[in-house]
Amino acid sequence: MTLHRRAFTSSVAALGTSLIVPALAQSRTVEVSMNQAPRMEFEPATLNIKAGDTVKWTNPHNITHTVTFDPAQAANAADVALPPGVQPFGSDDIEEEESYSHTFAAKGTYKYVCKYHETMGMVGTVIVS
Ligand SMILES: [Cu+2]
Repeated sequence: MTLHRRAFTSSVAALGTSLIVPALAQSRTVEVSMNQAPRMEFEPATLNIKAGDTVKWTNPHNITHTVTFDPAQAANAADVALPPGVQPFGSDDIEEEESYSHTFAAKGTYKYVCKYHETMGMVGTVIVS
């Protein structure tokens, strides 16, 4: 009887775990640094995240940057891409020690630029799955 009950309890616990783990899967915040040396860049330049995750860009240095997901503000419109139906968005100027965060609700591939250093290669990609 005792063994029987123990077996029952452990199978319920296993079932409970398999049901609960997905519900506990929490959205994450992923950090991107806006670097100025040895070159202007987003680090990492490419992110793979899940819908509902947040990306936080921080500028640790003294050159102003932006996070611009707006083809109208890009030197080369092809450097910016948004999934269908997603409106352009982005930061204001991000000064030293400032940051900008965005939560990605819609899946798809996003490409963005720093509008001041796009032509120096300061571009990035966020892939949301
Ligand atoms: Cu920049």
